[in-house]
Amino acid sequence: MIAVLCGGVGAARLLRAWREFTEEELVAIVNVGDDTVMHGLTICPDLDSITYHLAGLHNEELGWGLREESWRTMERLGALGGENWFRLGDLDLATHLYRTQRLRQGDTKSAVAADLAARLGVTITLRPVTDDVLETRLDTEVGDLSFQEYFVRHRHSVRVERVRFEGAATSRPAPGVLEALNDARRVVVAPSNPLLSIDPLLAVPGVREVLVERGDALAISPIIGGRALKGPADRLMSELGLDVSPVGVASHYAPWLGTMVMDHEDAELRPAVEMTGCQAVVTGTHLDRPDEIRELVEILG
Ligand code: FO1
Repeated sequence: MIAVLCGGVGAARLLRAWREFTEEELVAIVNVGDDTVMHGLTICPDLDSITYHLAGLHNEELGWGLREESWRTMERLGALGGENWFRLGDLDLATHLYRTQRLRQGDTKSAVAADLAARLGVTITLRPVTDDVLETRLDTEVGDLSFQEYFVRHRHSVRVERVRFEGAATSRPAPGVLEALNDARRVVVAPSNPLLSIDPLLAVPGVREVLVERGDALAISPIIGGRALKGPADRLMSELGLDVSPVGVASHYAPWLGTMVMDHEDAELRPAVEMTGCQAVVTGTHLDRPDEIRELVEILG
């Protein structure tokens, strides 16, 4: 079994490609720091992005949500003067209604995520890192923001001074999370945002400890040629004093990282990456290029 620490889209692309090349059990341990409550509905963007991707239902243009989406409910909400900056598509709403109702009945996020995945034919095990409340919040130049206020409302364009994971210290890993990390033949860190997607996973007591003890986790750099594959990782790393390169990612992960997988474009940084204390492997890491995915999956396997 292979355990994969996951954010949203980058992880989803990796898992989807991987599924095509292996029958081995894959367990995705997914960030919940982006989760939010809107209009009384519990939204889990990373879990849903991965589920939709693996089910082949994702919206490629938007990078989130469902394909063939419509927005009539949000238009109507806007016409009523309601809050609609965080857009919930007509089809996507069904997921949030389903989840919210189940949570109200006393079910856990884990149980709901597993049932949604099964219902959509997903064959990878998806586990939220915790069933407890863990909320990513950012101290920014415009004040304290929730993750979605930062990401969507301010289009991740305000300066960030600090990232916090509220509730993390008292959260418990969801059932099966530590077991998967302990028992996995390999632990892989998806090319997700280190500060916003992977750090919240590590903030759940027990997760970092297992990784430190193993010392063999393999991470794929989300930074290629000084730029993030997607989203604000590059800008945020620079604002928070990290080198915007696989070296910065490796030094951030240094206490527990075994191997950093980095792109050909950054090949000359290999010695600097190894100076942080891990091994480095140079290969193609563009997840939208089938030949590169094949090679990457072989390395991961
Ligand atoms: N991203 C946006 O840029 N704008 C939105 O209005 C928006 C709504 C939304 C609704 C449900 C959902 O699951 C995700 C949604 N996202 C939206 C994406 C989300 O903010 C980000 O993809 C992640 O949280 C970052 O990984």
